[in-house]
Amino acid sequence: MSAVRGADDGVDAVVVGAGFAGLYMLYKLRELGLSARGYEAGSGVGGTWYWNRYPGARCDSESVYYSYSFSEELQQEWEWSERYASQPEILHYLEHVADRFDLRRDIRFDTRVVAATFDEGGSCWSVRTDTGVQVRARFLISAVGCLSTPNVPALPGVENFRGPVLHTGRWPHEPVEVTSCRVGVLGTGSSGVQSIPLLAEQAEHLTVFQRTPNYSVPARNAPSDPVQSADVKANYDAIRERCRRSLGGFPFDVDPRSALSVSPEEREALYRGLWDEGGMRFVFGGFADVLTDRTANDVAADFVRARIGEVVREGATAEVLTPRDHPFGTRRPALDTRYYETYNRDDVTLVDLHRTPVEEVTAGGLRTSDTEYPLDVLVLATGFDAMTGSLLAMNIVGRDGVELRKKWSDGPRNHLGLMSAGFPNLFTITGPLSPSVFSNMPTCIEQHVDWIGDCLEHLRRNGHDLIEPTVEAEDGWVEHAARVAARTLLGAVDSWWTGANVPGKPRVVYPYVAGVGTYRKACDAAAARGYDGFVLNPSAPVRRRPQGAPA
Ligand code: N01
Repeated sequence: MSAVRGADDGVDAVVVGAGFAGLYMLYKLRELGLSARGYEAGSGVGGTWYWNRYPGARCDSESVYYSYSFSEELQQEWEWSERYASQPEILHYLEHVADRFDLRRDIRFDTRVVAATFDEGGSCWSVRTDTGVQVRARFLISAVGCLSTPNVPALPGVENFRGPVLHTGRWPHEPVEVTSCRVGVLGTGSSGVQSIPLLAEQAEHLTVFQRTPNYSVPARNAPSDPVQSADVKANYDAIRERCRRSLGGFPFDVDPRSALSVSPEEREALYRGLWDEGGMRFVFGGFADVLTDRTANDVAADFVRARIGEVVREGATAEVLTPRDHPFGTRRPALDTRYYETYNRDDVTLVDLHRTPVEEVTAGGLRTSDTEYPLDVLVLATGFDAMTGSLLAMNIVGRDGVELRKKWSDGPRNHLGLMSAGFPNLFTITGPLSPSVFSNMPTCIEQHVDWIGDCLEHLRRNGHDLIEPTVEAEDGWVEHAARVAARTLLGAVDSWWTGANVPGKPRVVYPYVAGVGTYRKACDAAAARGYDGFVLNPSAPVRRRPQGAPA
């Protein structure tokens, strides 16, 4: 691999983002002896865990699994204080990783990549930042995260609101004092479900504006048990390996049976056990056909609905909170601590936006079709332009001046969720059509970084400068991912997984949903066959073969 020709300030690789993915990618590049520059829009490392500082922000994966495995010393020395780490603790962990491996010296903070253009003559990427820096790099590696561009709905009149309007994904760094405030929360996805119980405790009055009720499962958070932690550490190799081969990136899997093949008593007992364990064990540990068969799904959905009815004392409120319009698990279920219990408080009001939609934000509150609710603070827990928002915002232009945004105007097109034809040497860590958000993220991040690292090493060993998928391989992967998704109940449901939460966004199932283990096999097989589906050092642009032409 030769150095970038004619670069003023050239590096081998630019890595965009300094969260879980970016940090490990920088570590890997250094291990390979490649020069790298990281660009990060935030003032510090952490990515998601840097930005999402809202009350109650906490990981939905158990910390012992939601962590790096690449360093044995790191995983042995780090102690998590709770079953699910809070945002400050995960941020502290990532800061520790950055310091322990001396990664900050390669990162430029407060710097956003605003343009990246492939230079065919120089066979490299020309990357521009909002600080006016222009850098050339052989490889461009996106580690921008899947949930980093806030989705801010166009609420009529919001500019007239007298108090602060806070998006959960851009929460202020200084504490937000709400003790004598009337707080409104718009949105009941994971961010809403996590913040609502805490805001209810702090605020004078909390009004929750709910459009779609979500299924929420008790997290059952608790202080870490030192005996269990020691046991995990003693068995980390086997546990991590199980995560890598699993469906969801956790060391447990679905029950292989159909929910409909066992008696109602047995079904109830299985779900009761998983419910008591809490968290992702309920989400990923149920029957195999929960996401593929509506009747089987009803078993899980009815189980959760019954729990809501048991907790929420007021029947009408319980009914508004009960999801009936989508199957369980077809929108990302939330994990909670005393979420449904919060609605038993006298100082919490639930507004059903399906019945009474938002009409406008006023100077002093939010008006629905039947009432104006007085508010001092408005919290938008309205989610993200997921999976492609931050990637496309970089204005990436590949061969022949083709914009990635245009190429993907009907949905993402790539091979293995990793690379897109016409965009040589651009890698997308946890990009669309890879398992990413449909799994425990660090498991998939490490798999992608390792795959990219092996690929770069392969290029170097074999004297190649460029790699790019063939159009045929890409078409095959896009079709395959869609076929897998079509076997599930996911595609028919409006969610951020299907892009339905952002007006005008193409409607596809964005994550690859065949499972982490299956996906890993496909990536490994391509690499083992000499990067099957990719062209190394394409001397000319990789173009679509005319129909019927020989392969
Ligand atoms: O966002 P969401 P999120 N008027 O898109 C509502 C991850 N995460 O930030 O469904 C009224 O899920 C919208 O209503 P509807 C996790 O993967 C992880 O909560 O469109 N309401 C919905 O209720 C999660 O899934 C963790 O009808 C409007 C809500 O806003 C993902 O991030 C913690 C509206 C958005 O829910 C996103 O979760 C938090 C409008 N105009 C998040 N627009 C952890 O692991 C939107 N809504 C810790």
